[in-house]
Amino acid sequence: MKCNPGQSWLSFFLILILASPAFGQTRIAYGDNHLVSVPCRTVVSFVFHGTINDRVSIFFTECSDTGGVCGGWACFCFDQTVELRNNALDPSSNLVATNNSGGIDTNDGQKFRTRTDAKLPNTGDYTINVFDATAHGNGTGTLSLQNNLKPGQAEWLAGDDVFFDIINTCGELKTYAFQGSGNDVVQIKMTQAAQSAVIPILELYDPRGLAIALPRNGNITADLNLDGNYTILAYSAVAETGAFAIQFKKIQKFLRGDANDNGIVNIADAVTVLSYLFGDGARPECKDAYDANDDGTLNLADAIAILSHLFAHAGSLPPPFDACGQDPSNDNLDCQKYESCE
Ligand SMILES: [Ca+2]
Ligand SMILES: [Ca+2]
Ligand SMILES: [Ca+2]
Ligand SMILES: [Ca+2]
Repeated sequence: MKCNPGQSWLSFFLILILASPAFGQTRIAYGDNHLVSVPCRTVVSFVFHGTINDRVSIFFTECSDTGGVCGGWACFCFDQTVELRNNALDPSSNLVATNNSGGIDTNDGQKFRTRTDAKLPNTGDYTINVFDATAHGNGTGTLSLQNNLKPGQAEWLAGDDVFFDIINTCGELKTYAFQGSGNDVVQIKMTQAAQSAVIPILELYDPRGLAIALPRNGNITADLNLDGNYTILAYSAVAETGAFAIQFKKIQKFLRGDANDNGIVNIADAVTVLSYLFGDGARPECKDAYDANDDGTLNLADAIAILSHLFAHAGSLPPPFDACGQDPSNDNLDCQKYESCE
């Protein structure tokens, strides 16, 4: 829990003086989660190897606050601080980042999570220090390290995957990745399983390691702009554990009314719709393109909508019409395949 005794600078120097070397430095890697105990007036250190330009996210999720036992001060004041230091530089000038995204997810009033984000300035070893800034409290938490540019220990998702997973320990971060193209619209859903306490949160990073969706919940729909590998971080709001599912879906873009999938809307599309409805036309691979009036059903009115647009100056069809896009209105028609927008 965050508390503010107004003596953080004094405490900071106290910690530097009192830091115990007994805990040594644990070597970790991208994708690791470590449940750690942070005793009174002790700096717990981790070391990892990073590559220049890695986009690092370090989460520290509080799992227990033992209280103000260190200073005899009656408070719950495990005021967790995480520092990222560059081992290539002198300790006086090697601080890369510290708790720079603040405390988040304070939903139970006691526990919270900090995160520290950084783009690494060089290739080499880095140290992560975890300590209590007040020098009064102690507690436990999970340190999670990930590189959003090239994630470690990620599960790869493709197509219409549903992936079942478990957050086993408080604060555990799960990572997924997928290969995307600049034409894709992707939908990612993280849902709590029955009996599970997990409160889903997803994050999505593009092939440069930059965040493109941080919704603070388990739902992301993103229109991608780059080809390459994308990273998904999944976790629970604070300390909850349990099972969850990740659903991953690429949504096919299309043009409204272009039933024969040649990239333009003309009389041949009205013929295609009519032959599906009344003739022996093929089953539509992109029903949303056939649904020219976007009412969620395929019938004669769709052929009439195309003809009215072409010959009766009825104006544009509903979007996506001027450019490839996804269906903006939810319905039971899907679009499995539409080659003109790939
Ligand atoms: Ca067409
Ligand atoms: Ca329709
Ligand atoms: Ca629709
Ligand atoms: Ca649809």
